[in-house]
Amino acid sequence: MQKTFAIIKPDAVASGYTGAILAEIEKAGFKIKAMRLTRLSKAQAEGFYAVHKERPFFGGLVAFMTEGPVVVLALERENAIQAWRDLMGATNPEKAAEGTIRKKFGANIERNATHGSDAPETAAFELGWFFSGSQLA
Ligand code: FUP
Repeated sequence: MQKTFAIIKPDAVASGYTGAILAEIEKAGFKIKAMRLTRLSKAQAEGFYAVHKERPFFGGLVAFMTEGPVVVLALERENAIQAWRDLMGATNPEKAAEGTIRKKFGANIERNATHGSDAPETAAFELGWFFSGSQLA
């Protein structure tokens, strides 16, 4: 069993897609270990995306991620990190495969509905950024 970290981003929450995305997550066999509706502060979003801080899209990404509430999730499944990335689809919804969450619910490369950790180290960092150890047990 493996854990991964997911976000239902402000665009998807504001559009009323939270329930549909959670249904896809459960249908795909993930167990929701922890979940919270929250609004990211600028500092939280900057810290979370620190790996991208030199990129030209960083300012826009932080502004977007703080514009409204998000749902943060700890998901558990066999091969969870790759399985959640497969279910989300490509970063750019225009390039995402049919049936994927970003294809169905994303608008463009920035407003792309969901986030998922890309490796075990980032999953550990991201889960720890939002949840305490006892919440993930
Ligand atoms: P992903 O792992 O699929 O979320 O994609 P990246 O780590 O490459 O990018 C993280 C986030 O930065 C994306 F979800 C959206 C944003 N982004 C942009 O806004 N513009 C870009 O050109 C690339 C990424």
